[in-house]
Amino acid sequence: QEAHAAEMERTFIAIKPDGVQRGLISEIISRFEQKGFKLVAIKIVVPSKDFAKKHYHDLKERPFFNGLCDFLSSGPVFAMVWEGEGVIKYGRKLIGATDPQKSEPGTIRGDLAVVVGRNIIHGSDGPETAKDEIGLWFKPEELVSYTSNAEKWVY
Ligand code: RTP
Repeated sequence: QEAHAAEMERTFIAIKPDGVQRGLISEIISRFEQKGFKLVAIKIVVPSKDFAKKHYHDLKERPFFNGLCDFLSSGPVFAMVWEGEGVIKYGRKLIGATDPQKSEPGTIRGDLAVVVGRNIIHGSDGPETAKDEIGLWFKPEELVSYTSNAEKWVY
C-alpha cells in the first residue's frame, strides 16, 4: 500500500532472437505479469552488432563474446522494462540459471530452453546494470509511469 511508482525498482528484460522466433513472447510476459510485476516499456528491435557489444560489454573478454553478439543481433529482440518490489532479483529467479540444463523446472529457462547459447532471455543482474541497460535500450520518455489496477491488491 505504501508502494509508489516513483520509488519502485525497475529491471531490463529482453527476449533474445531465439525466444522471439519460437513464439515465446506472450508466455514470458505472462509469467512476469502474473507474478504482479508491472510492464512499463516495450520495444521490438533488431540490434546492430555494435549495440549488442555495448549491451554485453562486461563479457568482452569471454571466448563466446563474439558469437553471443552475433546471435543477439541476428534477429528481433523483444526488450522490456518491468517494475515492482524486488523485481531485479526476483526477475532473475523467474528466468532461472544461465545454463538451462541447470535451471530449475518452473523457471523460464528450465521450462523452455535446453542449451546455454539459446537460453531465450536476458535479465539485468543488479541495480547498476539494470540502470545502465534500461538507459541503453530506452529513452526516458519511453518509460511509462502509471498506477495499474492490480497493484493496490498486489501491495
Ligand atoms: P543474461 O546476461 O543473458 O541474462 O545471462 P546471464 O547473466 O545468466 O549469463 P552471463 O554470464 O551474463 O552470460 C550472458 C549470456 O552469454 C551466453 N553464454 N554463452 N559458454 C557459453 O557458450 C556461454 N556462456 C554464457 C548466454 O546466452 C548467457 O545468457
